[in-house]
Amino acid sequence: MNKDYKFVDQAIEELLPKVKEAGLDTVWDRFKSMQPQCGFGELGICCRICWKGPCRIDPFGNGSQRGICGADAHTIVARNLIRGIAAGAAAHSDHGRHIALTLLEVAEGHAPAYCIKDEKKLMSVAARLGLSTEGKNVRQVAKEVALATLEDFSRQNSSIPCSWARQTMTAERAEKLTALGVMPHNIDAVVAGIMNRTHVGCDADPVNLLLGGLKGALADYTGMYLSTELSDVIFGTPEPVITTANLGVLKEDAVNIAVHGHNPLLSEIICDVAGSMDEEARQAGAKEGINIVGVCCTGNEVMARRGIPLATNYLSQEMAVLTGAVDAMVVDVQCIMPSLGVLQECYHTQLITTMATNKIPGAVHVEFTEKTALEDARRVVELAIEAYKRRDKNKINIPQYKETAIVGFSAEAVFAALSKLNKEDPLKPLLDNIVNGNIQGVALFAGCSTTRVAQDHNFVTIARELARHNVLLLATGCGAGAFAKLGLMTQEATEAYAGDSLKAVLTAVGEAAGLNGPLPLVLHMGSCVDNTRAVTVATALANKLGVDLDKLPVVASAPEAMSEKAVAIGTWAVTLGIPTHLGIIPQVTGSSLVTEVLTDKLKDLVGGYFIVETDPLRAAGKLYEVIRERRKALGI
Ligand code: BF8
Ligand code: SF4
Repeated sequence: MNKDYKFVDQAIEELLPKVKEAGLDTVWDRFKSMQPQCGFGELGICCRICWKGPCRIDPFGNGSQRGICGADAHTIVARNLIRGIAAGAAAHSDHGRHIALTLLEVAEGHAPAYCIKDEKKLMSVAARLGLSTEGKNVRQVAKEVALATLEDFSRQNSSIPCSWARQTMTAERAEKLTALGVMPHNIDAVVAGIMNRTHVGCDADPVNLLLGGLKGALADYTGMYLSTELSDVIFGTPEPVITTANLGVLKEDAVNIAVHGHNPLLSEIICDVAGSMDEEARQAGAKEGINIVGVCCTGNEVMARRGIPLATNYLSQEMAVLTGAVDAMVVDVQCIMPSLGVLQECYHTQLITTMATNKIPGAVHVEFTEKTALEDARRVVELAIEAYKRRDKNKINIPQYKETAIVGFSAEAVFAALSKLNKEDPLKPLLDNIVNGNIQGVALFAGCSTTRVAQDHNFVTIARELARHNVLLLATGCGAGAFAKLGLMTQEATEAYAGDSLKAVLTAVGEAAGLNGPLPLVLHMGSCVDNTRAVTVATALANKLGVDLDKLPVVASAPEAMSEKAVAIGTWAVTLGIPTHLGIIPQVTGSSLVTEVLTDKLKDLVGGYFIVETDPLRAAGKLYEVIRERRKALGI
């Protein structure tokens, strides 16, 4: 056990010694035994792209300065980076494609478990895509929306940008990015293009490669945007809901089912069928029936839409199993630790994989399809009830920590809350308060948790510091999970940490929206793909102010970033003009050129750039400084 590791989350702190007693290892133990980690990898100067390699560049200038093929550190770093972006884009957009195909099946009547829950959103999406809805019924519109969306995966004319990219940013931004040649026309083609140009003996120009990376990041943005919006159409657009978060949401007397991963297609149906199977759980001895909890971004999805409690975020997913109280861990795609399959050997938890492309040794596989979703979900719940019967009561250790979390702040929910202050012009109160300085700026927290820093610590430290400076805080993904677990999505947190003028605005909006108090300190915008919700708000603000996104006092922070998806998200945020903080050292510093482009030169090109700062208080200071700079440039 890593004794030096500090935990902000008391639930983990409490549970870890018990894990040690049981002789099990966790992500933190494996991190410790992995030390020292490979310095070449950390700098991004190791290349395994062809089998003449692996090659590595000597960072001190004494040994090899080129790989066997002649690639130098700049080429190698740039290639590695943009391959990561392509992987992130592939992950998000495949998720999006799955949702779009499901919408098509709903429209054609082939997916009985699903329906169009938010017709209003469907119509607004259709309008945004330039589709006429007049005289068409809901299913016809849904079909046209699905087909228009799928064109963003199949268009061959590279001079026509993806609709979901073009229609969701300011016109000025779209023009700028088109002129730069980085607007995607076809998500799949852009991902394939990156794999192609980074093959041995192809693109060796680091700047050209990085431009390809920006395009890949915008393909990621496109896939994420359509994923969020079409998920809202099928499952409903989140509205504020009060729930709870952290391991204390597990119940000793219930069949606990943890839904984990990213794609809401199965977890939503599990929530639907669980209610009807409560009696079976009770008959198995679970006095409180079935208790569904979330982990990672599937958790964020069902939390934001249904108020399902969140058990934990990425890094501590093993801890959920180690409580001994999770009967089934149902996983779909992405960010699922293979170690869960190993933990099963010591705990009764049934790990259930559900996607053909995401299997884990040790798990039972229940193949999910949209056509059989109801039966699949029932099978999952049955397996959970069976596992409950095998529970070892002596192994149950549920840390009694949980916090209230007010979640579900979609862009629509934010606009709706603001409309209570000004029905005709909902954006005006927000804009006025930004202009008069009551709100200094907006910070979006995104990204993962990682063993490289004490889990959740950077998120919480930076957020409190920015709130003190009257910066409005938004969060998604595992950042949102951190804030939910640690009580920053509460009205009490607003009272405790918000600067006076921010508190006054959050109180005015919260009161008007019927919350009997302020909005929570951090607004939960959803899962990782839902980062685009923040873009919806930012673009509306930019359009209203008549400026491009790179002029807004808006910043982003991924203080504990880890995954390739996070690399892609950070890169599109920068490409849209948003200065973006990384709290870990990205694996690019082996190239001075790539580092300089990312942290400086991009500013001239697109307005956004990366700020790397591992100290959270200093990071908050730098972000606030950027906000002040932008305010000054706007003359506010
Ligand atoms: O998509 S924040 S660890 S769970 S990658 Fe993964 Fe990172 Fe969490 Fe959600 Ni996003
Ligand atoms: Fe080495 Fe070049 Fe092959 Fe990379 S592509 S492994 S640098 S020879």
